[in-house]
Order: sequence, then structure tokens, then C-alpha cells
Amino acid sequence: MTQDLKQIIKDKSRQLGFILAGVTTPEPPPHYSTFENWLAQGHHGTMEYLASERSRTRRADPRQILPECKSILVLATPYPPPSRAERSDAALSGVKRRQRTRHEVEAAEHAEGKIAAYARGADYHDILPDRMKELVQFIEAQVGGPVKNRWYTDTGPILERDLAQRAGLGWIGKNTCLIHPKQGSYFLISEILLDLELEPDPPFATDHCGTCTRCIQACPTDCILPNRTIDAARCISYLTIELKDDIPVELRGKMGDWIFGCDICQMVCPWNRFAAEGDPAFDDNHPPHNLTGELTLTSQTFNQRFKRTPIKRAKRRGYLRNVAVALGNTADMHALPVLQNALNDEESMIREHAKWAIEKITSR
Ligand code: B12
Ligand code: SF4
Ligand code: SF4
Repeated sequence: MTQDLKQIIKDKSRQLGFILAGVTTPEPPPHYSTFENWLAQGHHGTMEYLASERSRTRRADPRQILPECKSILVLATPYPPPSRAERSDAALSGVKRRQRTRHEVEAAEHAEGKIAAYARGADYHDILPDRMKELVQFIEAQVGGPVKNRWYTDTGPILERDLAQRAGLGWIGKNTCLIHPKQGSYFLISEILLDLELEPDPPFATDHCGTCTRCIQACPTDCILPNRTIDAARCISYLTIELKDDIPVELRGKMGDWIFGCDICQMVCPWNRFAAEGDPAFDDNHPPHNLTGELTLTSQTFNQRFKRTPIKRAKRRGYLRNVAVALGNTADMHALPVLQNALNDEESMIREHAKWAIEKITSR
């Protein structure tokens, strides 16, 4: 009976756009100690919320979130992957380790900043909750009464990748992403804790990374560690999204033209060659992020432009800080006037990063 119900729930998940669905138990996640060690090493940088007592007790045991929890349904939603051209660009990762040629510098003029694929369109925090609520209502209709539940995507105090692996959705790659052999890794994970007994799926047992080390080679800041974790404090995704203060000077030159997130370790991964199509709700037809134009955004134009996308999370001050660093890295002399203007910005952080960029460009 629970087997039939599980299949019915999975079929409904699929209809709602979840390309993968699996069930696991509420037992403590198998690699909780990895998370504790990671915190102890300070690899979480300034993301203090991860180290709080509340975060740790809940991550250590999902029943701390929902004591009645009997099963956890783990789901995946694909976002539109980077284009083929972008992916082959990332494959030329040797570019990060040598000086740019004159041709590359010229091509960088009037350059666009790079945005992580998941963040190019609608904010998933606006897309996924309705689907999860609908799935819960469906489950309640199937069992004929209310089912206690809690659902999360990204922001909950729960080790999503660990539970997804245990629910059979994929393996943890060396780049630390959860990868499915057919769907790749360009998807977001969500989970619903349920006061409902469902037969757990077998964990994903195999590791398909083999001897490959492409992601480790390609990571511009060398932040991928040998134990399938990363030093987040050096990761471009952290630097451009989570870090609220100055970007450490020694890392700025390694960030290239990424201005929100980073996809390099996924773009070079062979398992993403045939990545799934993204969910159409993400609607990633964004206007180009021309770097010099972006540096002129006011609070008002920033809010208008990004109010329905994840980029609003960086706020204008963080986003323009990132844009200034990217302009410094493109060696574009045409950027000097807007950077000079930014020296008068009301935000000292933007002024400081513009100054760095000007020095970087003029010192070439
Ligand atoms: C903090 C955070 C970050 C940090 C740190 C990332 C990191 N790798 O630790 C920063 C800001 C850098 C970041 C970046 C990104 N993130 Co993020 N992030 C999170 C968050 C909120 C917590 C992750 C965490 O706890 N990290 C600490 C480490 C120790 O935990 P972990 O990565 O989950 O790893 C666990 C397993 O790998 C396991 N493990 C370790 N070794 C082994 C070995 C084996 C054999 C097994 C089975 C397991 C295993 O142990 C760990 C603890 O359980 C999660 C959401 C969540 N609540 O879980 C999203 C999440 C991990 N992020 C996500 C995404 C999409 C991204 C980016 C792709 C965004 C972007 N394009 O810029 C990048 C990817 C960078 C990367 N290579 O990880 C997705 C990942 C989806 C996927 N397919 O894996 C998540 C799950 C959000 C979501 N709901 O979809 N992120
Ligand atoms: S997201 Fe970018 S910086 Fe972070 S680990 Fe992957 S390649 Fe390195
Ligand atoms: S690039 Fe290679 S090593 Fe890295 S996650 Fe993909 S398969 Fe694994």
C-alpha cells in the first residue's frame, strides 16, 4: 500500500515539474560529521547562520524540525543550463592560469558580466512553494485527512544534498554538487518532511566521478577540497552572493567576470553535457548584464530590474561591488569613466572596489 501511494505521489511530483523524486527516512543524515568538521575549519566564512545552535541541532536530526516525521520526500527542479557556448568557454579553463592575449582583452571590451544559470530568470523562492503546497494537498487528499508536514528549498536547516543522496537522487561529486547520471546537476533540491510512512528508496550507491578532476582543475580560486567539500569562504558564489563586506583583495583577480554566483565547476563536468532542459517557469530571457551599464544602476533601477530574481539578494551595494571587480578583471579602458564616477558613490564599499578596478586597469 505505501509502495502504491509512493508511486502515486512520485507521479504527481513529476506532473508538477519535479524531475526527480525519492523518499528517505528521518534518521540523522549520514555525513553530519562532515558538516561539523567543515564549520570547525571555518569554511563557512561569514555565513554564521549555518553554525548557530538551531541550525546544528536541526541539521543533525530532521525530527528536531518535525518530531512526527516518518518520511522525507526529496525533489529536484531543473533550471535552464548555461548555453553550449558558455560551457565550452569554461572548458578552456587554462585561460584562468595565464595572462590574457591581446585578442582576449579586446574581446572583453564592453563585456557582459556572468550570472549563475539558476539566477538568470525568476526567483525559485517564488516558483517552488506553490508546487510544494499543491503536492502536500494532493498527499492529504490521497490519505483522506491532514498530514503534518514541513517543506523547504534551500533556506531550511537541513542537509539537502546528504538527504538527496540517501533518497537515491544522485551522488555527491568532487565539486560537492549532487549529480544524477541522466539529469546532471543543474537542478535545485527541495524536501517535504511528512508524518506519513512511505517506503524509503535505496540510497544512490555508486560514485561516477572516477579519476576525473576537471572541476578541481577549473576552479579559479582552488577552493574545492579533497573530501567533497569546498572552502566556501573562497568560492566565487559565496564572494558574489553571500559575502556582505569587502571581497578579499587576493581573490578579486581570480573572479573573472562572474557578478552573481559561479557555474564553472558544473560547466566543466562531463555529466552536464546532456543536462536536462530547464523548467519554463524560470523564464531566463533576461536583458544582458553589460558591465558598464550595470555600474550606473541606482537603488531604484536596481530594485526594478531585479525584484523578481535571486539577484536582489546581493542588494545594490553587493552587486555593484561585484560589477566593479569584474570590470577590473576585463582590462577594459572604456570602463574607466563609469569607474571614476563610482568613486563618488554613496556606498564606501562600491567606492573602494571601483578604486581597485581603476588601479588594476591602469596598471596593465
Ligand atoms: C551554504 C550553501 C552554499 C555555500 C557553500 C557550498 C558548499 N559546497 O558547501 C556557497 C555560497 C558557496 C554555495 C554555492 C552554490 N550553491 Co549552495 N547551498 C548552500 C546550502 C544553504 C548549505 C550547504 C552546506 O551545508 N554546505 C556545507 C557542506 C559541508 O555541506 P553540503 O555541501 O551539503 O555537503 C554534504 C554532502 O556533500 C555530504 N558529503 C560529504 N562527503 C560525502 C561523500 C559521500 C560519498 C556522500 C554520499 C556525501 C558526502 O556531506 C555534507 C554534509 O552532509 C545548501 C542548501 C541546504 N540547506 O543544504 C545550498 C545548495 C547546496 N546550493 C545549491 C546551489 C545550486 C549552489 C550553486 C550551484 C549556486 C551557484 N551557481 O552559484 C553553488 C555551487 C558551488 C558548489 N560547488 O557547491 C544547491 C545544490 C544543488 C545540487 N545539485 O547539488 C543547494 C542544495 C540549494 C538547493 N536547495 O538546491 N552554496
Ligand atoms: S562555484 Fe566556482 S569558485 Fe565555487 S567551487 Fe565551483 S568553480 Fe570554484
Ligand atoms: S567534473 Fe569530474 S570530478 Fe568533478 S564532479 Fe564532475 S565528474 Fe566529478
